[in-house]
Amino acid sequence: PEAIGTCSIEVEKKSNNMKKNEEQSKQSVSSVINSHTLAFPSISTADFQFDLERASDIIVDTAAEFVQKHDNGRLVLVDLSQKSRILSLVKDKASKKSIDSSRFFTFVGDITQLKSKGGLQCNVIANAANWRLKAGGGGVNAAIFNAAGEALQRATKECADTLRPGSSVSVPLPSTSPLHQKEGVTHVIHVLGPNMNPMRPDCLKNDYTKGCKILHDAYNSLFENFASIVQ
Ligand code: AR6
Repeated sequence: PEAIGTCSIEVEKKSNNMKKNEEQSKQSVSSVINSHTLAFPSISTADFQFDLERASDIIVDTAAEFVQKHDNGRLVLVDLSQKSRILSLVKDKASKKSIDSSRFFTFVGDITQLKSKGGLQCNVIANAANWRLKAGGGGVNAAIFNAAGEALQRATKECADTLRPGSSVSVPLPSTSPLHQKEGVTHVIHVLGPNMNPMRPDCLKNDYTKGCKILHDAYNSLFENFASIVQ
């Protein structure tokens, strides 16, 4: 386990739905206080154009392994819309595999406002980053860097300059960051997934043999970095 305050890098290796969210978060507040929770977006499936069926299999498999291997820590897959296809695919597949739903579940909300808007306290959040670990761009990367302010950019630079596809870096978020103060986020784990978008660097040109391996490595690296924060 890494000491808290240091970076750790793992390389290569509102409707019915709102109601459900509310129930889930009430349950989480009452029964699992102080439990470490990782909120993560679906890596590579929007701007990086990775296939959703394959991605959902990989998310469910790697989350199941995490739950089996580690006694502590909850994993929450987050997306913005209740119509999110990746959320429904993952929900269905996770329930078919009978994964403990108190350890792994899905949640609709903005990953930068989970506590304030959704009532779900997550001390760790993951970012679908770019290889330069640069703020901006679009998607969840822009949202997280915007919400966390300059403190995250500085802290990230202290940990790593770049990221390889399939790897992640865990960055302690300074208490000066608004995301730390408002949402209780103490760590951001940047993850670089495989890219299938020809307009972005390192496009895999539809090679899903490589792509699936890289996405698998990316989630394993993310969950192991989370596990080292939990312990
Ligand atoms: N809260 C929760 N989920 C979100 C949020 C949010 N605020 N914003 C987006 N999502 P993407 P990628 C979901 O495109 O495919 C960036 O520009 C979104 O619906 O952010 O890995 C980086 O700089 C989707 O399910 O990540 C990279 O260059 C998921 O987050 C590139 O995009 C991931 O979508 C990475 O592309």
